[in-house]
Amino acid sequence: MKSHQRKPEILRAWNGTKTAELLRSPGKFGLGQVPDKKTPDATTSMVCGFCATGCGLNIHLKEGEAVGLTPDTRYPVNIGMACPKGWEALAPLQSNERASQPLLRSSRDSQLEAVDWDTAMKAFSSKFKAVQEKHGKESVAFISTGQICTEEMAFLGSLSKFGMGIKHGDGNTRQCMATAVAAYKQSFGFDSPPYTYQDFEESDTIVLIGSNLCIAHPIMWQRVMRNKNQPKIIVIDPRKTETAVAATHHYPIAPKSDLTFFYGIAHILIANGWLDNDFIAKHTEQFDGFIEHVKTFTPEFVSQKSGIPAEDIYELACMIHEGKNVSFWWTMGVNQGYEATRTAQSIINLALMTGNIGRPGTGANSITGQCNAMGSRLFSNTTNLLGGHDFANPEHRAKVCEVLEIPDEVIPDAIGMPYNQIIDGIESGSIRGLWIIATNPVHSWINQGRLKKLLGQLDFLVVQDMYSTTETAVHADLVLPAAAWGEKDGTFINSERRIGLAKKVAKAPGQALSDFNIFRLIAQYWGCGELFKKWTSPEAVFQMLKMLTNNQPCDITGIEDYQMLDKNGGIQWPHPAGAELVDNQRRLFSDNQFYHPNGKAKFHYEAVKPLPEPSDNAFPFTLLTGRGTSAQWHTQTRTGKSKVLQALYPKHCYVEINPKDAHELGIESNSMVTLKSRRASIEATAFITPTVSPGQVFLPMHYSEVNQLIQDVFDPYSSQPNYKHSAVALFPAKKINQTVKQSQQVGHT
Ligand SMILES: Nc1nc2c(c(=O)[nH]1)N[C@H]1C(S)=C(S)[C@@H](COP(=O)(O)OP(=O)(O)OC[C@H]3O[C@@H](n4cnc5c(=O)[nH]c(N)nc54)[C@H](O)[C@@H]3O)O[C@H]1N2
Ligand SMILES: Nc1nc2c(c(=O)[nH]1)N[C@H]1C(S)=C(S)[C@@H](COP(=O)(O)OP(=O)(O)OC[C@H]3O[C@@H](n4cnc5c(=O)[nH]c(N)nc54)[C@H](O)[C@@H]3O)O[C@H]1N2
Ligand code: SF4
Ligand SMILES: [Mo]
Repeated sequence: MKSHQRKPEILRAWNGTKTAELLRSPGKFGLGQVPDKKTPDATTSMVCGFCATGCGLNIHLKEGEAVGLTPDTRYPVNIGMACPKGWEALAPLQSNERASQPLLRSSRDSQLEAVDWDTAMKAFSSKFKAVQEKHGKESVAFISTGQICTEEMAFLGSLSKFGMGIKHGDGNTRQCMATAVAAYKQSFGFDSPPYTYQDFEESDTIVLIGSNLCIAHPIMWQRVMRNKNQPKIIVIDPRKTETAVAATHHYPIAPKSDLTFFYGIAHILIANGWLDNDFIAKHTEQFDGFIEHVKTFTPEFVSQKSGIPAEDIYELACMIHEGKNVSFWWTMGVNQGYEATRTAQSIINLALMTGNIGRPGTGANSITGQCNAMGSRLFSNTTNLLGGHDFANPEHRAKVCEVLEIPDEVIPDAIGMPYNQIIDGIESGSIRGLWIIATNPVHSWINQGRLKKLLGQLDFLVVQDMYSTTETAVHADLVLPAAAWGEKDGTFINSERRIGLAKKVAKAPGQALSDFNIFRLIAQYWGCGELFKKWTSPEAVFQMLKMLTNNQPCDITGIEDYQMLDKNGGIQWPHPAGAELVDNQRRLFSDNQFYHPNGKAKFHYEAVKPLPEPSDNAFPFTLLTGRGTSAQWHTQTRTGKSKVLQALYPKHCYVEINPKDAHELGIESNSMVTLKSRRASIEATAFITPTVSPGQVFLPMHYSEVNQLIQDVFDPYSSQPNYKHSAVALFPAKKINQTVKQSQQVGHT
């Protein structure tokens, strides 16, 4: 059928149902360079450097260098499975686009030229210091990542804030996990995703909200497939995603109607007395206010707002009530919203009121994105003081000073500005120097056109990346060449709080250095090397970070060293000194004790707000964005380098359009269309498919033009961007070209 054009076979191969086949015979799909069994000199195991699932990979070595990899069959996370990115994890290292030398632009109009590290470091220090002298210390900021090792994040956060006088630094985790962090902190008293992956296997009712597990976390989906309870798998997503197709129930709610929808579910649970009253009374507070709050969210009202029939809403509430072990999982469909924190909490509230937390197969579970977003949340020194501490708390500052052996006055007593305010600061002139580490904002940040313009206003821009060709690196005044995953040692923390090891199994190209060693060099050239004399190696830093977690919810003082992590297949926090590693997994709150001083969890709720940019006559479509295929990673700097992965996804930007809309607009499959928002217009290939509802279109985030369209609106509590809702217009490309030409002609006459 023409109007129901299908994705190429190879693309569809990564939908949930075909995943198992692929895992059984990866060779058939050309994945991985499985080494000749006779040649490997040795094999070592380490965690994958793409997503937060944190799979274990066996790296096969010849003379100490990686020659191939296979998924680790003993690692408790993936038990012998990997997705295409994992199989191809070594490929991105071999590319002639790698940054192999520092590059410096001597003046605004000149080209980037290769220089040695001494010149690069002198430029870094002298330029940033000059900016600070002229405009104040706070005029230099950094933007970092969830994709370098924990020890490196801690080094960056400490070097910049304790050594260089930088106050404002934030991570790309702001684009991703900030909402979950804010929601957990307010509800539980600490940023604490409570689950272990075993919960996917033990639930009888799995509720996935704004989460396309089959594409974004395919190995977690495999854990769902191992569930022997014939679970109800419920997907709440405006699109009929690969995960929705594989689920038992799909609720295609109107985009961003989640908050209303979940208040509506709570209303039904309360009206029917389907509550765990004992749990609510003993372990929570503010429930009475919540009862009042959801009174007006009747099934009829909620149906009207969410587009889901009232009887289906009731059916979902029934399933939640009847399930013995109900688990709620959410990802970016929730976190990336203008009222995201309250939405995440409306999910947490459902788990609390039904007592679905702390037991196997339950939980209010935010799924993490990047390999070390969880490391960033605790140790990047951006939103918390190292180890989940509070910058404003003098006792916390004193503890950090003691462990790091640094003077008290170097620690700021307040957190810095979030990402969006740093960008606003460039516009207002308060931020004049910017250091970007392991993130590619010129592609990934919201309302991209504005950001591009603003970067040009900086006095000095440094980009530290493994490639010199990223959309962001080409704007830099100085590029610092970084070693990548596989070329350095350190730890990552995965979505279930498991600390795993990354290892050096390949040489970095040319003069590229690990981020860790770049930070060491900077400390020396900046003149604050003395403060960091204990920061000699990633493992030395791990030992200090470990001591910092003493008595924190994330206490890992029981982890002796890297070897212990290696031997045990990673270890989840908490693991305090003296604790035993029983079957090496644990979930939080099995004792019903939350992290607020009174040990109780809190119900949070608020009035629902109107859409910031509803569709209208001029922009009648709602634009959704997200992950396209399992073979594409974000801005594609890494996955775009693998020939095998390239074969698994469309090269050019495509837009998913419902057949009815395509028909009405005269758009044919595979033709070019123009998408226009209030900010920009872009072209994409039409992919006509009923997976999106009429009135909605979907663009995968992996194509650099996408974020030009999106309105820069943020959640007030988490400052996370509202990536998943903007109003756009859609035209067949020919038509708009004609219209433009006509209007130009009119203009000329
Ligand atoms: N292959 C691959 N895997 C990845 C990544 C990658 O780039 N490629 N990135 C990793 C990272 S960093 C992250 S954060 C995760 C993201 O993982 P996911 O969040 O699962 O991925 P997305 O596709 O961004 O968004 C999930 C779904 O949210 C839906 N959605 C949009 N608006 C709404 C809404 O208003 N309500 C609801 N309920 N749903 C909505 C979208 O239709 C989409 O299907 O993936 C990780 N895994
Ligand atoms: N429209 C839309 N936009 C989105 C999203 C969406 O759903 N929709 N999702 C958002 C989310 S959840 C995320 S997480 C962001 C991701 O956005 P980005 O962080 O910008 O995406 P990446 O492509 O992962 O960028 C990582 C960069 O680090 C470099 N790199 C990799 N490893 C290393 C290393 O070890 N050291 C150094 N120094 N550099 C390294 C890579 O080459 C790359 O340039 O995008 C966000 N943008
Ligand atoms: S699922 Fe994530 S961690 Fe596992 S192999 Fe794929 S990208 Fe790597
Ligand atoms: Mo993310």
